[in-house]
Amino acid sequence: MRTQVAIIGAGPAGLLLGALLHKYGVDHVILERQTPDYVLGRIRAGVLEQVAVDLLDEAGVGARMHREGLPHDGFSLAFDGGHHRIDLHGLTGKRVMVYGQTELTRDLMDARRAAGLQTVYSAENVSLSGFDGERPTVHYRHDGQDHEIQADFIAGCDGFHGAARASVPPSAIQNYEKVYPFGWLGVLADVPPVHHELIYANHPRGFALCSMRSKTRVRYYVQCSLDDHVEDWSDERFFAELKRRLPEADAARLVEGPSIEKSIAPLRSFVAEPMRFGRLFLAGDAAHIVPPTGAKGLNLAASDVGLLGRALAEHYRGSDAGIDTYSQRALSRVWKAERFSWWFTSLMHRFPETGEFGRKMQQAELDYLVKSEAAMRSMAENYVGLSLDT
Ligand code: RFL
Ligand code: PHB
Repeated sequence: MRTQVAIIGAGPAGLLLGALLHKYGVDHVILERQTPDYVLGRIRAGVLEQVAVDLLDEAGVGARMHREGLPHDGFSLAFDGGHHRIDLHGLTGKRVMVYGQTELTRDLMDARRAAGLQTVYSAENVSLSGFDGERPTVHYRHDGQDHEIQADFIAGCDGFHGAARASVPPSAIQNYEKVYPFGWLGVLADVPPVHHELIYANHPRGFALCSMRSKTRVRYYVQCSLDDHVEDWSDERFFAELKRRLPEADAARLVEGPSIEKSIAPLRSFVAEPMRFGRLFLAGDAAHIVPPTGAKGLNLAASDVGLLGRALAEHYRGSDAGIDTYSQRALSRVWKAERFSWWFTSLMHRFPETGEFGRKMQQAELDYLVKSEAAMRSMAENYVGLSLDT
């Protein structure tokens, strides 16, 4: 098979890149290791920046998000028994959109099917060759047969554990990594949210987050130990722990319900540089990971493919300026989101190794933050997302 761009991975990065390339008239194929149901079963992100919303609109897949998504003008920081609102809209003129990654993925899949675009699911043994020369090729096995795709370019959108970054010679890539000494235990439940905006809580027992997917579905998290097992966390234990970490008024209002999903995610900061190797480009979690505290992972995946999609379209119109600067422009934005996510994580979690001094530093910084308009504006500016070219 021959195509212009072979995309590996049908997560949000691969699917959105496919939708943008289709708009720009660039031929492509997506290869995905899992089945569509498996991809839709992963419960992940919930908050979209304006840049991501704009890209979904540009790709022509934003209609349901605008109908069913919840625009949020602010969020709360809870600590010392109190609530402090960060007025995103008042401080920046921008807002964020609460819309689940599952729904966004479903919209992209449906649009793809309706446009008759090719996605090969359950593709096994995906491997890459020739991307350092003129003949990039993707090899894979499907339905018991070996196949090959010859392409002008390969887009590695296959997540942190994918094949694309792993095929780059170690001498050509530099990795930066920080692993955090805790995880997030997340629960999805069909009950009304405790508050109409998100609550990020710093508590001596650890971080907690009250998020939502809709007016009738919540996504709640508590910081947990990396040694914890989901089976040891009954719904009762989870809600009891969550309520202990929230201000009393919130805890009293919180409605409990049976979990429909429960999982533990480790927290990591990771960046691989560069994001281009000849005719292979990395995008999204394949190139970088952030801890979820700033809600940046999915948004970075979207901004990467926004830059990459335009760069590839420009190439076919005769200019390589976009593909030649892709890595540098994407990384400039990635590092700023890495910094924000690391900072917000450091501010809100219990770090076993920093002791009482670390806790005093967090208290002083939180107190300063909510009394300083400059500090709140800086936080708000980063939370709603920096512009595509920063
Ligand atoms: P994905 O979603 O991992 O998709 C990669 C796809 O590639 C496939 N794949 C392969 N296909 C073919 N061959 C191979 N060898 C392959 N290896 C892998 C995989 O099956 C998969 O379908 O990466 P992508 O597209 O870059 O998207 C990234 C986002 O999914 C991720 O950054 C976010 O979910 C992170 N994240 C959040 N991001 C936000 O912007 N806002 C949030 O509120 C937010 N909350 C979260 C999060 C991530 C979390 N977890 C579980 C890590 C909350 C959590 C708990
Ligand atoms: C979520 O809804 O899953 C979510 C929201 C905000 C975050 C992280 C995760 O910072």
